[in-house]
Amino acid sequence: MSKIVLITGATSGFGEAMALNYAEAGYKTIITGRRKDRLETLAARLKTEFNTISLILSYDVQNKEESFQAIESIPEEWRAIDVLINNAGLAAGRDYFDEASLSDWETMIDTNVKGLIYTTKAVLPYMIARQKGHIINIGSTAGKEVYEKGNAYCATKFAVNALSQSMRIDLLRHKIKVTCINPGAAETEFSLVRFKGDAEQAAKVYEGYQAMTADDIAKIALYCSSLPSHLCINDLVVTSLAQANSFYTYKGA
Ligand code: NDP
Ligand code: 8X3
Repeated sequence: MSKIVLITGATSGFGEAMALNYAEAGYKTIITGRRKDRLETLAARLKTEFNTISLILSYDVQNKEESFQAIESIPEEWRAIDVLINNAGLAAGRDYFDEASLSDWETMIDTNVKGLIYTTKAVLPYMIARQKGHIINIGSTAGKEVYEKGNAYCATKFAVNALSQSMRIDLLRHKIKVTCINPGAAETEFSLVRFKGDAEQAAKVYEGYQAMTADDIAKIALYCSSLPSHLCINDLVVTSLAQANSFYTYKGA
């Protein structure tokens, strides 16, 4: 029987690449995000390229009611979720603490922290019933070291790290694995979203070195979920060869 993966934020970047990689590995995919048209295009692609079926759940992870309704609407035959990937997230703005927009901060907290909590709490009963499951949270190097103008984004990713540690402890008794993957810079729509559509500013983030790709992160997630049942990668930090951590990226002499 095919395994089932639920991926939040599958409309672009890491999430879309994860859907492609997990489908190729034979998983059935539950793909989520707000942009339903993109989910439909992705589902069609997964069917054509890998002959796998997908379930589309279009909802906003910031909305508590919507999140629970969406997860509770999952048909019986899709509820045996083997892997939940809490990937949906964003940075909004990159400004000094005193100048940054409170509404940007609220969006990041509501999406990256509260959104992750809602979806996890909604999915957990399905995993607990089976005493089995794997939760993969997408943190960041920004959740390991705080950088200038990173303020609230870094705080949300520190929270993802803390929640991952806490879930790992509290879910031990249900035999649920918890992995936190913390990537450095990877070229996706992330910077375009962060800089509110300013393509030039976004492109500068990846200039002068080879950043990671979404496919790199998807393959790492798939590897983490491919380990024998008695093994769990708890915490993983991954960067491109050019990047040491949040502060040091080598762009040539
Ligand atoms: P993208 O912008 O390419 O993808 C973000 C995804 O999150 C989209 O599918 C988007 O879907 C979804 N999303 C955002 N807000 C919501 C929401 N309110 N409700 C539902 N879905 C939402 O960025 P990445 O793929 O790069 O980012 C994925 C994760 O990886 C994020 O958590 C990010 O913080 C993290 N990360 C990214 C790094 C990078 O350098 N790219 C490095 C480290 C971590 P839609 O807009 O359709 O709702
Ligand atoms: C995204 C990586 O360096 O832009 O989490 O904060 S960074």
